[in-house]
Amino acid sequence: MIKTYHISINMSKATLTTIIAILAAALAGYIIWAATRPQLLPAGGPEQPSPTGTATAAKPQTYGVEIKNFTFAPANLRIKSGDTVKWENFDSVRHSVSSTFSDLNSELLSVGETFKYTFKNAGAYDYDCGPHPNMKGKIIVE
Ligand SMILES: [Cu+2]
Repeated sequence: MIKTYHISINMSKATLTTIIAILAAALAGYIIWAATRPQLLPAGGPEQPSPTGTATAAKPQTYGVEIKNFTFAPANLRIKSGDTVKWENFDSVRHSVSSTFSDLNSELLSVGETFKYTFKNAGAYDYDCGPHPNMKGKIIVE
């Protein structure tokens, strides 16, 4: 035997109209919020302003840093944004380039192995060697 349940909704027309009005207002509010909320900044932060004036931008350079006798040589290097630094290990001991900057980190480099990094943004980049934190270096990017 099949029983039929009747659910009766006793709602006046006025109550129904009020509920519809509230839902419409909430939807409109959401649409306005979605359209006007601040956009997320692109990753990597704002671009550096391009230099003004008549001088043409220097061609990107590649600089070498030798890892030798448990030191980075030169330990301090001043470059321009867009330049690349290439580290090469001359020691029989394995060294690395290690920093708090996400991709300025190399694998352990055996003798003769190199690591390259292109510095896109100006700043001071301190780094050291993973296994030998007393080995320190700095790249200053203008
Ligand atoms: Cu080392």
